[in-house]
Amino acid sequence: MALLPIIVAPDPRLKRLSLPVEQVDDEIRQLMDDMLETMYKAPGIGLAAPQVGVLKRVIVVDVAREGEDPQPMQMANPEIVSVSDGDASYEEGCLSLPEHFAEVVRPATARIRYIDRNNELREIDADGILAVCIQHEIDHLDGILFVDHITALKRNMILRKLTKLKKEQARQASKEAAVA
Ligand code: GNR
Ligand code: NI
Repeated sequence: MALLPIIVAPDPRLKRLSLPVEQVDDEIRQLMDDMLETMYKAPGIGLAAPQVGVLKRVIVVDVAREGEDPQPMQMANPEIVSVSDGDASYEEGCLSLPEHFAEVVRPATARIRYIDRNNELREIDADGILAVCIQHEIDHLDGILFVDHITALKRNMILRKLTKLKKEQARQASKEAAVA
């Protein structure tokens, strides 16, 4: 098991299209396990491989609440088979957009097809926070962040703040390097 560094926006690797997995083998299972460990540590309720720099269609999710038994899910090549007519709005966050939140509207329920860690094809019906999270993670595999679903004004405000934060961190890091 290993903790993987999470990429923070703006970063070109978060905008790329991830490639399908041919089959879930030991290497993909290792990636899935490392991603779950990284997600729990963050902590987060989902994580997509491109967020840790791997451009493969792999996501992990656990929407169990504190005190509930964990419900880890590991999916390769997740796809939306169908969605409900009704939409729902949820205040989303993202480990790649730390400390920023915005209401995002998506289909309220979705049928999801994916390959599990035993390389078996599965389908589930997701609603509530699970539907939100899986759609958010599949977006990552297509280079889409939740800020791409909100107004340009709000999106640019968040991205500008993150750019500024990165510049400050780079300045701080070079200052510390000069002292060492
Ligand atoms: O931890 C996360 N919380 C969250 C809250 C509302 C909607 C989506 C999410 S996913 C996010 C983790 C993450 O960035 N996954 O890509
Ligand atoms: Ni995210």
